[in-house]
Formats: sequence, C-alpha cells, structure tokens
Amino acid sequence: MKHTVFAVASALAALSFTPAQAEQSIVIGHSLSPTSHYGVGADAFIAKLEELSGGEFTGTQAPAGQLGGERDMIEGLQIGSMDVVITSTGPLGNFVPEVFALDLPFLFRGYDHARKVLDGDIGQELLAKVGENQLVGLAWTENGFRHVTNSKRAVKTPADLDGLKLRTMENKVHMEAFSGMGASPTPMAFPELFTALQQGVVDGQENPVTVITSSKFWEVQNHVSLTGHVYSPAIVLASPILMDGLTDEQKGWFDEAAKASAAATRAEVNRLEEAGVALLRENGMEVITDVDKAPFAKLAEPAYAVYTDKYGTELVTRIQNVE
Ligand code: EAX
Repeated sequence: MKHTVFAVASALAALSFTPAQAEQSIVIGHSLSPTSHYGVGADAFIAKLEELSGGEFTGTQAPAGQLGGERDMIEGLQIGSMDVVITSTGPLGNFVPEVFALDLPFLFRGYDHARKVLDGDIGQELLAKVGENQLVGLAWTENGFRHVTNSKRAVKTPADLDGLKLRTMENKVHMEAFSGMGASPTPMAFPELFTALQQGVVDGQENPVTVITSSKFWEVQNHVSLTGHVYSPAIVLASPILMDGLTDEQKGWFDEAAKASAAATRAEVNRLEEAGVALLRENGMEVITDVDKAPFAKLAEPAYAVYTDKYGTELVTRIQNVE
C-alpha cells in the first residue's frame, strides 16, 4: 500500500515537472558583507532577475568571500564553478590587461568623471575586452575612491607613509603607486585582510569608505586619511559557461539585472560618501579630511609606466579627456 502511494506521488511529481521551465538558482559571489554596497547590488540583481523572468531564475548571495577572494572568484567564472560575481577591478587586470588603465592613481577627477567614462564608449569597449577573456562583463558598478587607514599614525603627507606595511590589492599598478609614495606594499586577498590587520601582519590598508564601514575596520585601525588616491571601479561579471546556455531573452534579463545592480550600488556609495565620515568618527577613528593630494600624486606617477610602457598612452589620454 505504502508502495503504491509512493509510486502515484512520484508519477504526479514527474508529470508536473517541465524541464524547460525549471527554476534556476543563481549564486552571486562578492567579498563584502550582505548589507554592504555590493550586498545591496546583489539584492537588486536578484530582485530584477526574478521579476523579469517571472521566477524562472532565483538568486542568492554568497557574501564575505565565502567562495574565495576576488581573484579566485574570477577564475571560478572562467571554469563555470561561479555564476555571477561582483568584484573590484583589483585582480581583473591580471585577466584583462587593458583594465589596468582604470586603476591608475589620481586619474579620475571625481565620481562624475569616473561614472561618465564607465557609462560611455570606453566602458563599453572595456566590457567587450573582458568578453574576450572567458568572462562576460555585464555592467560596470562601483567600489569608490580609496583612502588609507592604519594603526600607527595620522597620514597627512607622503612622509607619514614611510615604511608603513600597507596591504594592497593584487594589482601591480597599485603596488607601484604605493612604492612610489613610500609605503611597503603587501598584496593580499581581501578575505585575509581583517585578521592580518588584527594580528599586525600589516599596519594599514586602503579602501573606500563603503568598505571601511561595512567591514568594520575601526575595530582594528584608528587612523583614516581621505587620500582618494585612486578610484576603484567594480564590475558585475558572469560565467560564459552559464551565459552560453541562455536564450537571447534570458541574456537580456541578466543585462537588465546587472544595470539595476549597478544603480543600487552607486546609490549606496553616494549615501555613504555623505554619511561615512561621521560613521567612522562615531566608531573611534581619527579622520584626516584635508589631505593635500598633490605631493602624493607626484610620487605615484611611476605607476603610469606600468601600464603605458606596454599598452601606450592612448586609453589613458582618452579617459583624461572625458569632460
Ligand atoms: O571589492 O580587495 C579590496 O580591497 C576590495 O576593495 C574589496 O574586496 C571590495
């Protein structure tokens, strides 16, 4: 009897299962907290994808580097073990060298300039380059202008960086910039950073207000200087292995979801650019806001050659000329 009931139940289940409309669950990996600007962007991606697909696609966040650092996650996209990743460009130049041009210090004059470049022809061309490297670049999104934090002293001039062991991203342009400015750059994946700061493996790090606040770096750092030494773009990437299996209509849903994600993330960056400094102070950090950037920029200049010696100055000049 039991047997028969089971057989009938499974026959019914089989009948109601239509593979063409099977729900597909997408995992969105990123390195920050679920409520960070990336988390907000991941939620917006999921909401848009679910809405446009009528529930055919659902999604979940894999936040906080659960599935690895940004470099690991990008590799995961290439081999199909990851679906979608929101990442800074930190390690991306190692896969798509042209992207290093975006990582040059003191290149972007402000948020408007950076967003205009990424939303215009240059952004589109770079997304296409990303697409030539076993990755799908869905949309540019944002991390923010990066600032130096440390546990040793207030940084007001480049001399204050002297000998400071500073964690950088795994990015040779950034490393060269910090060598030039006098620090000792130590490349490291983001998931290792909090513990490295806590244990004094490094003295400091640099990240936008969005990351400093969402990662609660005030628990392990007391000084922050608004150096704004580099703009940190971010990108919504998908696996070509996932995307190749989709219809054009489905691909369109992913494009729209990525756009919604970028818009939500930028709005959260804007909010934190307003509220962030007060938040840092409330949590006990000394914030130096009036940093004279010119001497830092001068010393960081050798970083340009890391890119231009190999790829020329054309793209850099085009970026500078966007008004
Ligand atoms: O993308 O590694 C970093 O410092 C990044 O800014 C962070 O993971 C967010």
